[in-house]
Amino acid sequence: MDFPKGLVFVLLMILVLQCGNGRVPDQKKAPSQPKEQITKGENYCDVHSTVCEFSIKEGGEIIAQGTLNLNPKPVHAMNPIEFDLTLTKSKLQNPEIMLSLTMPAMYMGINKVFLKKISSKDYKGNGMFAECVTEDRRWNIKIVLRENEKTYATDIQFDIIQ
Ligand SMILES: [Cu+2]
Repeated sequence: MDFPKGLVFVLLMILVLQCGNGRVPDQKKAPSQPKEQITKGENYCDVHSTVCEFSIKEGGEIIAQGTLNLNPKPVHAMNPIEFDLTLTKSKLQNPEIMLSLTMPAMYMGINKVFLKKISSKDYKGNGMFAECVTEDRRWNIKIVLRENEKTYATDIQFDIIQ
């Protein structure tokens, strides 16, 4: 009777894997990835290379949808940033729009950018991200629309370059 080929294969694989384990023990416990690479979250947007899309819903209904673009790219701390927001869809007539810039992990002071309406759909504003003294690079941009004393908001998160 032939020696089962499947068994030979399995034995070979065990050998290969064991050799591999012996040779590359360091890669097994690879250096831990930076925190931002592990948890990007659903609101994460790569502001350095893309225009971010956002959607504000209330009770399943879309209140407003649009894009937010930060320039210049890539986005650095302590650099004047222009924020361009476009509403591609909106149930609001003439909302005031404000951006609140915070770091989720710590208090970085109050940093708000009030956007100016420059056309029926386009808003523009200028601001700056402060330099962080810790290793943390995660920022949150809260997009706040306000109309008739009601506010509607959503968040965009990204990791700044410092
Ligand atoms: Cu900070």
